[in-house]
Amino acid sequence: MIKLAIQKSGRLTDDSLELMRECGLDFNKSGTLKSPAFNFPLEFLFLRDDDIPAYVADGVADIGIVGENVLVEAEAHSAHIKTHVDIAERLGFSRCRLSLAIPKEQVYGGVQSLQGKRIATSFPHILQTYLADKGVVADIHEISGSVEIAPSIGLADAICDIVSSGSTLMSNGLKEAEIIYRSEAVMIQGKHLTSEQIKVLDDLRFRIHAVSRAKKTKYIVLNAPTSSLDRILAILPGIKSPTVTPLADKGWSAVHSVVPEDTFWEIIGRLRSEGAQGILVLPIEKMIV
Ligand code: PRT
Ligand code: ZN
Repeated sequence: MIKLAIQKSGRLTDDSLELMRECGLDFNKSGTLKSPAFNFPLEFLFLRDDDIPAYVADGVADIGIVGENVLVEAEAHSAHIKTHVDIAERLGFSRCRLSLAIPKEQVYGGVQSLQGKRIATSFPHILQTYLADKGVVADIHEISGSVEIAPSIGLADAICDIVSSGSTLMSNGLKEAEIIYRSEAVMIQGKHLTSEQIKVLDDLRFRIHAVSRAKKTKYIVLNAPTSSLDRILAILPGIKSPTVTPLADKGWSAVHSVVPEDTFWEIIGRLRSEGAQGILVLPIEKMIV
């Protein structure tokens, strides 16, 4: 049995639960603190995201899903967390950046221009480490929410906050000056896991890999003139080798293959220019190699 801590209610919650469902786990998310998976030796703990690294370090939870920014802040704050927690998997969702921002009418003169300035943030330890590395001493004000309003109410000269689209900064008259950290959701694990729990985690990670590989690929089926089959096969990367089936019409073959999402349109363009027709594109649910 392994205890997985996830955010009770926030930006990570839906994606974390969806990932676990895609990994085949069956469970109910009730309003309670705990909830078992019915078909996997795992129990969910629903917590505030900021508490998850410490709970994993202390063994209250065995694994957890948090923003990397929250993990790094907790590690910079506590040596105990730094030595008792590892990243098990990078999960690819909740991507964001932690950035310094200043009033938009100001000219940014580099990080050195923040010397002696007041900076409001919810991530004082990451900011402190960053500034110390640049030889900048600033007056860091830790505030837990609505950091973006600090300059307009005269509380700070600059802020350090999470940015995703940038619209919160813009609507508060601020501009992004410096990215100090890029973050995504990560699965963390404690150092205390028994060999039995490591086996459960390995099974879960195997499933996460199958899900994330599938999301990065598409299954395609196409008809190709047999005369250009060699050139078409050379375009297709496939898992091993594409499947080729002759069609009733002798001059044509059907080709099945898997293509990466990131080069998908480029590959489709090249296939079409070699005479591929009737191209079907299908999502892949799981991909086990
Ligand atoms: O209640 P609890 O403590 O559990 O939640 P929380 O309020 O501390 O965290 P939550 O749910 O807001 O965010 C959880 C995690 O999501 C963060 O730690 C990040 O890793 C990640 N994440 C991804 C974000 C964003 N994108 C994001 N855009 N967290 C916060 N924001 C906020 C940001 O603080 C700012 O106010 O959204 C605003 C900026 O968004 P844009 O799109 O306007 O730039
Ligand atoms: Zn939080």
